[in-house]
Amino acid sequence: MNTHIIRTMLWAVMVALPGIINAQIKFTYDNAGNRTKREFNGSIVQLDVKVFLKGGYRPGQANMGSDLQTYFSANSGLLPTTDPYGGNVVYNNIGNPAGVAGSLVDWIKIEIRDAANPAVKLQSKSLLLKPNGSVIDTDGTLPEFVGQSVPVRIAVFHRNHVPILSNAIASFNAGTAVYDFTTALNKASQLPGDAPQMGAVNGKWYMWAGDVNNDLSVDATDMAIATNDFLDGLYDQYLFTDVNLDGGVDATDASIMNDAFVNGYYSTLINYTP
Ligand SMILES: [Ca+2]
Ligand SMILES: [Ca+2]
Repeated sequence: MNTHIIRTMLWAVMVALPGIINAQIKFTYDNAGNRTKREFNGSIVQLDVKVFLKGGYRPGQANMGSDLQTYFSANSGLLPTTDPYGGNVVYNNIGNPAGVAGSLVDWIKIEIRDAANPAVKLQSKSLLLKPNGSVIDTDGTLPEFVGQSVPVRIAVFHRNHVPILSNAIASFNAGTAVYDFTTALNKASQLPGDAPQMGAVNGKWYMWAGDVNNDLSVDATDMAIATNDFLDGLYDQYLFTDVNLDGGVDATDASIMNDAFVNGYYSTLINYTP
């Protein structure tokens, strides 16, 4: 028997965000009357998205490394309990692989964009990336987004990788939307003439590492920042210049940065600045 009391409050449709339909909010309470969840009801979409980070690749392994989570013993790694994207999302158990979210690579950010005009950001969530590429919420389940009345695209941001944008998803208003970026290069949208948005390792496709200042491209500015930290030999920290996500800045990071810089990787999102 479900002991939770669910109350539903109907709100007038007065949502400012474009594309949102059926604006209704559901509050869930526990037996003591404390509100445990606040969610839009009737137009929730679960997102089952899979993405790999080049910096998370470990030779010979199908899954990404979780070095930042397990860096120190006694469940005290380098991952911050608050997300690094300004979302004020907190996961206190982030250093503990036995926590509800399990093994983790890092924080990641997902945005829902208007498919017809990807400059329009409909929603944004700071989430967690698992070694197998799955993206989950801090409760260990698939993230939930508000259903949209228009086709959407998924934009994926990581603090030191080049962001990617999905192709259009025609229906994003109920159920579960599944999108796997790792299976083919063309799962990441790019305009004609754009640089390839991902690189392949053993038949799987990975986001490029190297955009350490989060401006959608890898250029001389990223190189200067990375070179500084490399020369300082920083380690035991959560560093944006630690592009291979192992807790320090060394020759491996320098090699990845140099490759990204020489190839001039950039995100197709530069075509859609708001
Ligand atoms: Ca950059
Ligand atoms: Ca490193």
